[in-house]
Amino acid sequence: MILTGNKEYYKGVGSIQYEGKASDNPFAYKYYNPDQIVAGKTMRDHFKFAIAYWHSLCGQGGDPFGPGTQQFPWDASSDPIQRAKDKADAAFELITKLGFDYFCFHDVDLIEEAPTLTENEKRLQQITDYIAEKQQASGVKLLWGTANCFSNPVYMNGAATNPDFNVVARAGAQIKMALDITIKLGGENYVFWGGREGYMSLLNTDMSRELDHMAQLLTLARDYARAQGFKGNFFIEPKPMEPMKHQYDFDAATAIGFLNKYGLAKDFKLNIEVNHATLAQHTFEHELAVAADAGLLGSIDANRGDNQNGWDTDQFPVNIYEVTEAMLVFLRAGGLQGGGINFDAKIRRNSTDLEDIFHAHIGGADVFARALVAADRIMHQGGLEELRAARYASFDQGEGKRFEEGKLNLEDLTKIALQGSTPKQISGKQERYENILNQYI
Ligand code: XLS
Ligand code: NI
Ligand code: NI
Repeated sequence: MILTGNKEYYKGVGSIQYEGKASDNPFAYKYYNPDQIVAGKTMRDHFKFAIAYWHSLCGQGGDPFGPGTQQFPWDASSDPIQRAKDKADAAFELITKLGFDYFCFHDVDLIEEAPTLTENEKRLQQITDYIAEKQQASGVKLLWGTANCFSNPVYMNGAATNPDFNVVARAGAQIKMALDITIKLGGENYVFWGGREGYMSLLNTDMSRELDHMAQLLTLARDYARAQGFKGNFFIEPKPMEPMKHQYDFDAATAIGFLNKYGLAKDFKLNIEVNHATLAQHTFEHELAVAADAGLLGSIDANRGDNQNGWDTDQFPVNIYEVTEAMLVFLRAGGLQGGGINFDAKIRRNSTDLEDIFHAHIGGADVFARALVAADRIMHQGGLEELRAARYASFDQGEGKRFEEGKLNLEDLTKIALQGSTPKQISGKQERYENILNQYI
């Protein structure tokens, strides 16, 4: 069901339906068929697609070299409350026309931040009352909420890691309010992305103390939310840099080490973003695998970077090969723990038609759908799993098995090596694996 407000914003675009790959309709899904079962689950349930409020409803295309290029009709009113309501109308029209079930937000995306925290809390109450009604009417759910503790200049030296306790306290207040509204809107998860939690120079930074403070604030946030009855997951979203020179949640492995060190791994999982992975000199597939192997693959922020530069360009995903590799990890892990696929992506600065946001999401949903089907076939018909398992067959019985079980010591290994013959050369056969991927894509 399409949900519009008093005014329809995306005129001329109706409900986006699955029409199959033979369709030439630019406003139809070619691969994303929400009710199609793949690996025992509908596509809708595998993905839990979400729109990102900040990029799709707020970001107007500004960059360090020029202002925004997109004029949003929902930004017209001079009253901040009315503006926020109009934006919510547009958001729900977009979500329901796409046939998505979820959205994600930062507190400041929903409504412009007020000059004081007290005033801000009132504003958040008002707009979330309004959004709750729209959720009720449409069935649209909140995948996750978060606090933007990086845009406001007060956070220029960090939020939880700020050397000034007064700023840490302010961040705590903002996070509490963001938790309150996330819980109020039935949020299934809550995200921490530490954009300013890091440093520009180690000369003025006590890294160890800052990390302790970050863990302390996360602990307080967890304890508060649990006391309010929040049952969902907390997600850490790793990113190596930008805006800071170095960010403490550098990559999945770093974030996992941090969660383990501070005893947070039971409540926290990871939200893996494609372009953050590539910024950290990893592949998307690598970051997913690191999270999944630790049992901490929580959610995905879907987008892509650009091969010619290292920025966080946040483009919509289109790379079928990259997403198929990712879907292999996704299926092996049994999907995501509590999260979904949030399109944390933005259209280009010169994509200035209101309808362009539909093309972007249709393309993103289709590439995930196509990749999921391909990955499922690669695993079940392509023989990739068997080939991979066979590489490790020497650990399935005999001494190899005893090694895995921790039953051999270094002297035992030495004895086995001295008694046995020189190991045979065994090919890794990478090209054969690559061909299987290509065959099923
Ligand atoms: C920025 C992050 C941000 C988080 C939420 O690079 O991706 O958008 O997802 O704060
Ligand atoms: Ni990002
Ligand atoms: Ni993100």
